[in-house]
Amino acid sequence: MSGDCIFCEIVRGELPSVNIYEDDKVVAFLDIYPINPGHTLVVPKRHAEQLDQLTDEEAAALINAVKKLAPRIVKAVKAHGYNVVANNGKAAGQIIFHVHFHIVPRFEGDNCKF
Ligand code: DGP
Repeated sequence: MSGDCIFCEIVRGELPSVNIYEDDKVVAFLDIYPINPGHTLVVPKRHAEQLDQLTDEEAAALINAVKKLAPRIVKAVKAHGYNVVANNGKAAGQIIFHVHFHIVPRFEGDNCKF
């Protein structure tokens, strides 16, 4: 856990969030600035800045949660597909330095830039 990390605060329940999933290693919650309805962030509970800093076990838990959640989110918002994206490093567009996967539901013709 990191004291000044927003996502650690969400993991600890200290910052309001709309959580849609939790297990012993992972939390998933709705993005505060959604690109499309249902835009979800999936984060490890342990603080790590980037994907390569996770243990194999944590990385597996994270991608398994993404795999499980993505079709459920697509169904819930009646989307037609989804993007899974992880920005790693400032140059790659990472703003919050607690590793996370975005699940972005996509709709035919939504012209979403992601
Ligand atoms: P990235 O560029 O990959 O680091 O994206 C960070 C995402 O985090 C961005 O889509 C907005 C989202 N975000 C930032 N602050 C908060 C917050 O306090 N709560 C929630 N739910 N999402 C946040």
